[in-house]
Amino acid sequence: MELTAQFLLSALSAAQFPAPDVPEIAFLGRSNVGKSSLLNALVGEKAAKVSSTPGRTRAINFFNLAARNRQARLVFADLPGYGYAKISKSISATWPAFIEPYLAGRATLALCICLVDANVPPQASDRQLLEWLRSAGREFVVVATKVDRLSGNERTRNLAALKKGLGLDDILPASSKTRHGIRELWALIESVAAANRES
Ligand SMILES: Nc1nc2c(ncn2[C@@H]2O[C@H](COP(=O)(O)OP(=O)(O)OP(=O)(O)O)[C@@H](O)[C@H]2O)c(=O)[nH]1
Ligand SMILES: [Mg+2]
Repeated sequence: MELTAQFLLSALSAAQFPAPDVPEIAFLGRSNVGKSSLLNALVGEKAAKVSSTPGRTRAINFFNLAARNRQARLVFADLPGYGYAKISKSISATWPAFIEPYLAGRATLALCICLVDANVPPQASDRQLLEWLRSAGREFVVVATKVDRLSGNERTRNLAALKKGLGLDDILPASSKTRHGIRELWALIESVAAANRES
């Protein structure tokens, strides 16, 4: 089905979150990892702002995904990047205070898409986020971004290092530039969303 994205709102506190009506997919990752670009690649248009300065996005930006003239079927949530200062007891000192409550309590949050850069070795901040999601019982998938910058051999080696370093069975290679992995990611999003609508 053809879904188009419409910017819904930008939230700087829990009071501003949209009503929890349809399954929601959150995009998480360190600043500059490519969250907004991936979201745009998924929806095939420039819905989310791609930053030239990392760490700019401080809000959660919500997007409605709907078939033409229909009600929203899905919501995408583009989260602020983390990892620009030393990690505190929370996931990151640089993350606004409302992010952890969002991840812990958002009733309609169906899937966290956690982005890591395929060109960068495993990072403590990413490991910490994944541990936090595991202990919170949140469903997540890890996507390795910007694989267009790697040769075949480098890609294989880096993906293996990321899986090992982050304790993953699976990692999905993707590129917003070449659209590698986009179809697979859509299939996953649709199946998770369908399962959440039934429950
Ligand atoms: N080569 C390549 N560059 C990419 C890809 N995805 C994103 N980029 C570039 O990486 C930079 C950051 O991209 P964004 O999508 O703004 O990253 P972000 O994670 O949303 O950043 P913040 O919102 O600041 O946390 C931009 O210069 C993008 O053009 C990709 O798949 N391949
Ligand atoms: Mg962004």
